[in-house]
Amino acid sequence: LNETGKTDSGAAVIIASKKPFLQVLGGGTTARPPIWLMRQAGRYLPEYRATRARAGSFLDLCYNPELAIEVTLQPIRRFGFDAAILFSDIMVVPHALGQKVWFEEGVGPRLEPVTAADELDRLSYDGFEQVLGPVYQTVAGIARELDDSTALIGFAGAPWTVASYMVEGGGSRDFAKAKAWAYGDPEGFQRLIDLLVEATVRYLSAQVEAGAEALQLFDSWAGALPERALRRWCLAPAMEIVRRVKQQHPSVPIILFPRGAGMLYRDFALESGADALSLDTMVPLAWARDRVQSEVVVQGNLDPILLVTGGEALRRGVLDILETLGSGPLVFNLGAGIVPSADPQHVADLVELVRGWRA
Ligand code: 1CP
Repeated sequence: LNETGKTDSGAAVIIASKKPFLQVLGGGTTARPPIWLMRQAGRYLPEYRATRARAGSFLDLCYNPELAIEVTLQPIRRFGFDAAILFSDIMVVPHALGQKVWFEEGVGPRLEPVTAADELDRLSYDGFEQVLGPVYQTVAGIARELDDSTALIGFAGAPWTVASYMVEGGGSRDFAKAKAWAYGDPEGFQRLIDLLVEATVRYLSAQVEAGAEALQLFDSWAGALPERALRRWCLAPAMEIVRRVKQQHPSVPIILFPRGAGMLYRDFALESGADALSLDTMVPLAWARDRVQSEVVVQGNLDPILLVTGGEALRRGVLDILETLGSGPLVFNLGAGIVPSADPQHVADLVELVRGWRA
């Protein structure tokens, strides 16, 4: 160990970590799977709603280090998860590239759409680091606050998912505009994807430099694309991001969430270079064990609605995952983000079930 407490070999650092989440991502084993939940900070928590009300707009909250640190830590204090995830949003990258972004109450993100390659000159790196500076301050502040058993996850949206919001001007049901551009002018759409690959590499690397110990790339809308398009616009950019971030930070574990990728989860496991794949709720557990967990660490994949209902259905859902995936490398999580109607008591019950499990 050198004076900073780290060895020269990245892998050894992770396995030697006292943090169970980093131990599992580094290829080590723990008595039971570590647990955190996607979107674990959010409107289902009364303390989040109170802080959110003080912040002003949602973007103001994302760019206010003091308040963003506070909401990041709220679920850690309440439930003692094994990892904290930076409180921010995937829309800060297009915003930092100069696109107009705002959040509408009860609707979600809205953007001034970019619909063709000749509009890409509206985007630039001129204000990029300045806009994102407060996010890096938040990362550094969270890192200072966490104890030595809780890891810090940084994140970004994957290029296809972020591009879909940039082109559609917000959320979409059918992704008709984004697909029309990708299918009709693939070279032009590639320029947007390449721009987002570059921006995402810069953004994620800066989070690691500020103190993030692992990274997650959210491709929430991968499942909207058929095979050929999914390989080009989701798998290839993810490979490129993983390769380039690891070039700068070889020991940082990277989790990919290609939600809805179906059988192509196997291809992500074999080709992406990611350390772990976050499974969506639809991936069959035994298939995931044999075809995905055989290659990489898996994370997932409880249906978030079970945290609304709780009770026996929740217990059964948790045991199904633990009994099928719990003997291999597993980070317990949801198969999609937590919903605002989740009951915090059911989240506490979930943590107790996972912590009390014996393989
Ligand atoms: O009113 C509010 O307070 C806003 C609700 C909210 C929250 C709490 C939004 C708006 N974003 C967030 C935080 C957020 N978003 C985090 C924080 C860290 C944590 O997990 O605790 C993260 C990781 C995200 C990532 C994110 N934002 C994704 C990918 C993950 C996923 O759930 O699929 C996506 C698609 C977004 C876009 C977005 N931002 C907000 C909403 C409501 C949405 C989804 C809109 C849609 O469904 O199209």
